[in-house]
Amino acid sequence: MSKPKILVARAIFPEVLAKLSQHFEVSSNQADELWSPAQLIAQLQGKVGAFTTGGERIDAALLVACPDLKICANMAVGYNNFDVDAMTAAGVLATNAPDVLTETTADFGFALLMATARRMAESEHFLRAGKWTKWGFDMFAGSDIHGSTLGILGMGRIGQGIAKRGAHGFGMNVIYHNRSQLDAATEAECKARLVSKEELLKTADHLVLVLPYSAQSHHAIGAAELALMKPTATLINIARGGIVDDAALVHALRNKTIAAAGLDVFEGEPKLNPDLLTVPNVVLTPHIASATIPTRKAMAHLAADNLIGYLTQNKALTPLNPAVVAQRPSL
Ligand code: 8YV
Repeated sequence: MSKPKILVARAIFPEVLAKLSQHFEVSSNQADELWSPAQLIAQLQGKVGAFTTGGERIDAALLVACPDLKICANMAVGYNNFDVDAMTAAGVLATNAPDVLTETTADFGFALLMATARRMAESEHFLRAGKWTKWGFDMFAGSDIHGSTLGILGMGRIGQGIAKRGAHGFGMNVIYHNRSQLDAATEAECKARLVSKEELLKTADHLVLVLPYSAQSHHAIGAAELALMKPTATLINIARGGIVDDAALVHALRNKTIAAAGLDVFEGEPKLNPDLLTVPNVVLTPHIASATIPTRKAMAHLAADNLIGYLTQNKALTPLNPAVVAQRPSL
């Protein structure tokens, strides 16, 4: 019997391709070309599964054009590249890759916070440019992490990881704003207190964004929100581009409405607002918060296991629209 056909839409670890090949006839994009939506549709013809990495848009138009598709497995916890409602309507299972990246991503959020507050990138550029000729009493003076107030917008698993690092490691006073309040035990573990969004903006010394992107969170931080923040505050975005209005942020950084920002994600990435490159008080990284080899392997294996589980046994590990699994006739 011939194996079901799947597509791996970006380059991935050879060991993951080998694992998938035990179950499927695999077409893979090991050349790592960036496909247009039309090219993705062409590549998906006759494929029952797709291994996606967060950049491939799966929407109603694609689903109509790819009638054989049964599952798209994202190698990312975020899934704003999926129109989950359209996938459910088309009977296509959506899966993401939660949990395996939580601690690695929280580590990075904290690293970016520290680099930003203590002006590490700016001072390193100064040094590399040969400008360091003498010590100065206020040279690259930043803001303290320890004992300060850490604000977290979006208190899911990664937000909780950052809260724990801040509260237990650095004695920070942790406040958060979220759609729903955490249970008392989790709040106690994170030493975190729920506040309104306005209080969060006004009182945080460091504000970390860890909320999912959606139409509702688009530009959750714009000019009005930045104006509420302390002029000494730092803003960290490890969530998704589009949650921050990058043009408004450039303006706020130039005018010292806030002190500094650390960004791992950008509107329209991998392109970014060119003005960001001209602002000294921002630390910029290319969407690498989950980038350690063990974690990226764990994410890739989880996506692969979702494909294998669903297409061979009708079982998915981390379904986003489990109703699709229930409706599918058993194999
Ligand atoms: C991914 C991420 O590296 O998991 C997510 O949501 O943002 C990152 O960990 C990125 O989406 C590409 O897979």
